[in-house]
Amino acid sequence: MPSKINNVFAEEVKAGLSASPRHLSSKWFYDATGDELFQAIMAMPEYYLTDAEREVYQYCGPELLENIGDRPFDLIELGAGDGSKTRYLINDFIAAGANFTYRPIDISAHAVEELSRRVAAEWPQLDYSPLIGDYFAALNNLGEPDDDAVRLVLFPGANIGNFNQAEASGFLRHLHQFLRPGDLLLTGFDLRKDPAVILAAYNDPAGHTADFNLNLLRRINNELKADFDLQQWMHWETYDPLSGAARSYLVARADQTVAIGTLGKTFHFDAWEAISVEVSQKYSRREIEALAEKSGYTHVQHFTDDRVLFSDSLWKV
Ligand code: AVJ
Repeated sequence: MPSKINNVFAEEVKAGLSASPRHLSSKWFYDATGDELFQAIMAMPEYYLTDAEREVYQYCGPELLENIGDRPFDLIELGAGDGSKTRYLINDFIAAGANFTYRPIDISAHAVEELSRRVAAEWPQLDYSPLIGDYFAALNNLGEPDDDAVRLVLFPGANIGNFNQAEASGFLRHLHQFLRPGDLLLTGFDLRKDPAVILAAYNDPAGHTADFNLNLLRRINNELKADFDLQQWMHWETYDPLSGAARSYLVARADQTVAIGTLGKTFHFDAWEAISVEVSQKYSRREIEALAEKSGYTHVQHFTDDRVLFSDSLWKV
């Protein structure tokens, strides 16, 4: 791992564990083990989000094209993912004879390499031009001034949910600065629903979510020379139907002192003290429309699955 990123990780761990209440960011879940554990989450029956969004991507392609018209366009995807849902759109766009370039953006060179291999195998003729880096840095490198292609930006997977509502609007407004009038944004939102259904998705009986969250402590052990004893920690999940926030915590089962070698520091945890590690914000369709307006976009349409668990919502710049 590049030392700069490692330093950011170390700095954030230090700040988050020194704060009161304590917190760590869910963006650090995704090391190689975390990626695998997240695959297990997506495959489990309680985690309805992935299948619901797949259902949406299976039908919304032609309607997206109607919004674009005959213009050439860039299909920009924030997060390369594994392309398993975007392939439905790409197949629809190719079948319709659309003139477009597929431009996934991901911070992970590894993720982009994997995706590039699949793209080359499946669509050797596709105009394909990935970007490696931070979303905004990559978007900055996107267009030559004479490039007048419309952009269709995909932000799938309910990743927006890891921001609280104020942060989400800040992110979307920032993204807006890189777009031009007529560009389109399709964002995946997990919808408000029966609290029991939401809680089960983040508190599964097989314990995949617990493993996924506890892996963050393992990562700190591995990368920052720490000695968290994972047996002394448990995963705890809440869903607050008032705010729409599902929240994950790591809770200390006993009094303990943990040394983090890279930081040259020890941290004491009282029994039953918690570290906040993730928010997964749920939205009503009305809240999504309000977020569009607040962030400078015009809401166009919600594409939901049949059970109305999930929405990919289309906005226009
Ligand atoms: C990848 C951010 C959409 O919040 O639902 C899954 C991550 N965390 N189970 C989510 C996650 C616990 C997931 N996102």
